[in-house]
Amino acid sequence: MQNGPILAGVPIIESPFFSDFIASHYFDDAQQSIAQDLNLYGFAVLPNFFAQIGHQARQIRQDLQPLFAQGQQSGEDAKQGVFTNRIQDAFKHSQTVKQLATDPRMLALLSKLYGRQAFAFQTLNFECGSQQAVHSDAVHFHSLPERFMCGVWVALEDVTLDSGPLCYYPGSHNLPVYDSRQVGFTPSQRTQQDVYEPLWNKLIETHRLRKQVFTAKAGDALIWTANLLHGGEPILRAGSTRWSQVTHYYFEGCRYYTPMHSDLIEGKVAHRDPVNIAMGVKSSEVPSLRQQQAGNQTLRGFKKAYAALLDTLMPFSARAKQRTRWPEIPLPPDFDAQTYAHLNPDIVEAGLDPALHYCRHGYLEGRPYKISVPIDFDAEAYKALNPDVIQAGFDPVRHYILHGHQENRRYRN
Ligand SMILES: O=C(O)CCC(=O)C(=O)O
Repeated sequence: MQNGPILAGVPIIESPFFSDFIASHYFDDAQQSIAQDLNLYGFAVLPNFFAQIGHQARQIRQDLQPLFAQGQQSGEDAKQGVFTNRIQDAFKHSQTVKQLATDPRMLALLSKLYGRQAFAFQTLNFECGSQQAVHSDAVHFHSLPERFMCGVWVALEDVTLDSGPLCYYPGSHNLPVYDSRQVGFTPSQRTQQDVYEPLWNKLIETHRLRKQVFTAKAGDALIWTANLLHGGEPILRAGSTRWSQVTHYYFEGCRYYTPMHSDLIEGKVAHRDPVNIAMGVKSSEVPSLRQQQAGNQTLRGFKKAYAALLDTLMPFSARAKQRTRWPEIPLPPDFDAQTYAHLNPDIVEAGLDPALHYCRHGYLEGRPYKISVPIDFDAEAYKALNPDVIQAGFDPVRHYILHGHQENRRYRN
């Protein structure tokens, strides 16, 4: 007898039964559009989620500018001697970084979307574009059960195309999470992300994934799921800044590890004991977290924050409806999903909904959704010349558009 959810060990937004959550009104309106974006595309833009960012951004700059000036590294970057133009775990130096990372509305939203209590465990602050190679976070920090990890990117200032914006590949979250043995090497503590990069580039090419960039406005946030391929675009304007903060979140009741350094076949797991930034303790030291069994999908402990979210989401919900940088157009009356899918096979391969894709992205990318029949197309002649079409019950115009023109069928006498 089944008590509770059948797939409690899968994040709600990545569940094969996601549509049941929509149908049962598990999400309110604002959450639903975010949840659907995460489910379909692996990311969701939250315009102006941090409406008060001006003050926080000024404070973060003030707190971190001296560290950037010293080229100071911290966290794992420092341990590994990796030079990056970011400051890891700046929440230790800046109360405002910590505040942003542990925003109760964000924690409540993520908890709702994933079905487990979220906690922030790492921050990354950028002064300018990261120019990072495209990657999936799932090789760096992952969970068992898998995919209970996400990143939230927040613009601390307006971002332009030439200042090295964040980029990502919608739909790439649906790819499997490949482990190092599958990629063909034996992992060790020294393994770096570059061993996976040829695989990711080839997956992008093979699945014809299309890159998008995020020209955010200050206060915008973007959530990405554990396996979404993302990175930083080149900086095209020397000296441009791109102040931003990434917070990585885990969810309670999982085991946490670094796949890149783990060899699961040999039972070598590079365990992580992530710090719960809000509480300032490692997750193993939080009794309520230790007690939680993997698979427990009850959202204990976040009810208060969730109530706060509902209050504050009201204005956000209204804003979300009038997205500015990702406007959604109405479906054109002559849109035909089958033709669109036929002309844009990468959308089908990525498992995306053609109509939703066209209204949000396709029209911006200038993707075709219809093929016109030639001006001298003669439907009667087409039927007479191609009797199999009629026998199969096709409309002549539709058949010509979908198949006939590719098959070089005759359409006039
Ligand atoms: O902000 C960026 O340019 C990329 C950040 C990123 O890739 C990450 O934090 O994993």
